[in-house]
Amino acid sequence: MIPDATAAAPSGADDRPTTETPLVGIIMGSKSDLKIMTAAAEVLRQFGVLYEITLVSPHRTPHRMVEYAENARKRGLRVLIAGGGGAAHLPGMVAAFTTLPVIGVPINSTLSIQGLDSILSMIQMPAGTPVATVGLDNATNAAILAIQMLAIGNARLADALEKYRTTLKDRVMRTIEELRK
Ligand code: RP5
Repeated sequence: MIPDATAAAPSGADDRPTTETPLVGIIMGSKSDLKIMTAAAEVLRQFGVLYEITLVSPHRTPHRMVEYAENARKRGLRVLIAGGGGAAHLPGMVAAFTTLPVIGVPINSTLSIQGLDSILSMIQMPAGTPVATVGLDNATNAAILAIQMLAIGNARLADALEKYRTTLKDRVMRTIEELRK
């Protein structure tokens, strides 16, 4: 089920209060994007960052898109992660209606051209209205980048990112050890 835009993230195994305001808004153009975008939600959950996740279609619900973007900052959100495939206008248009940082996730929804349309829709923004675009289908990196932005003023998150990097390094080191055997 996709919660309403005002719903906070469900609490997982951790002890976060559920009444806090979400800091990250994860939005996408279609239900078909959800299988990719849930990875961002999972990473944020693991880092204990409150988020919300919902559909905001630039083509099918354009007024909702404007309202969401215009109200995002005053609702307490700090970073937006916007996913879309095909003519992926959501990140760019949302960026036009908010001064919050917008991270774009190009989604490979049009298999015939393998997501190139989505990538190009996001990266060629005019000067002054950037979309921080991650790799194709890489909602994980979108979440990590959002956490890095939040960690600028948050020692707990900065520490958690250091630990995360250590786990990445340890994984490589384990493989190196296995290859030596
Ligand atoms: C975009 O069109 C969405 O982000 C989605 O990736 C793509 C296809 O949408 P559906 O036709 O599957 O709803 O707006």
